Amino acid sequence: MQWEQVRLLDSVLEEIEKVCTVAATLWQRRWIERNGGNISLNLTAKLTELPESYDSFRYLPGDFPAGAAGMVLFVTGSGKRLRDLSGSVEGVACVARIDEGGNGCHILWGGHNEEGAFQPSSEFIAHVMIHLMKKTATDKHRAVLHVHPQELIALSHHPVIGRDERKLNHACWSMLPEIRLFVPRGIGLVPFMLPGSKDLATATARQLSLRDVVLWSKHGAVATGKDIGEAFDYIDVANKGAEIYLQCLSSGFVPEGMSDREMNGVMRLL
Ligand code: 2HA
Ligand code: ZN
Repeated sequence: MQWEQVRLLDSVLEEIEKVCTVAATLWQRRWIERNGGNISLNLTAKLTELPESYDSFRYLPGDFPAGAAGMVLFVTGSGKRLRDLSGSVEGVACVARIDEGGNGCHILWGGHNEEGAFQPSSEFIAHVMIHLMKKTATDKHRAVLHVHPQELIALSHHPVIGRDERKLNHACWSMLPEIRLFVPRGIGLVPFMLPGSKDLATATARQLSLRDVVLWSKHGAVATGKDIGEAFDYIDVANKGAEIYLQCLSSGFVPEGMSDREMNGVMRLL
């Protein structure tokens, strides 16, 4: 069966191109080993010319929150290598529209798969719930990024810092002024939960309404941004704090860190 595909506006293709460029950096960082990580963009406001009928588009059943009906998302595919995005974006990702009842989605673009049926990311439910929360947030973020940054993950294994959100933020923020400045709402800590689960999705969306980055304990990080570059920046800067903290520990000393007074002074630069 040859399923129909929509044509994407140049402005949408440009957003997708940014995703491909960032994916190359994620691969160099070793944050997306094998099929690790996933990315989505909320295109609902950008896809203005939608087909009258979806009958000739591939349909995938799913269980989506009622509020997500009609949402149009670019999302990477389950089991796909994000490092392949720039070479074959239509094979690695798709544009999906959630149907009126929230019982599934139509694949409007991409999702080509020679070996079998393409499925959106195993973390699709988390992406949908984050986009739902961001729809009403003041920042209007439309990009969601999940990756496996080794230093933040390593810190989540720390027997004290990995269990205490306040200590985790203090450790990262106090390493360098820019971390306090550019991750101002800090890192939210979510205890280990089954990847792809609804519980993980709910906890993540709740935390991302308060924080710039969410650290999934012993798994990875999630951030949002107005575009994919901004989402990457939040995780990159937060991870730098974790990297310096761990570098100090591996040099044999516990880092002193900036004092609270010094950090408060830094915040006045904003
Ligand atoms: O494979 O990273 O969390 C994608 C993931 C699952
Ligand atoms: Zn993951």
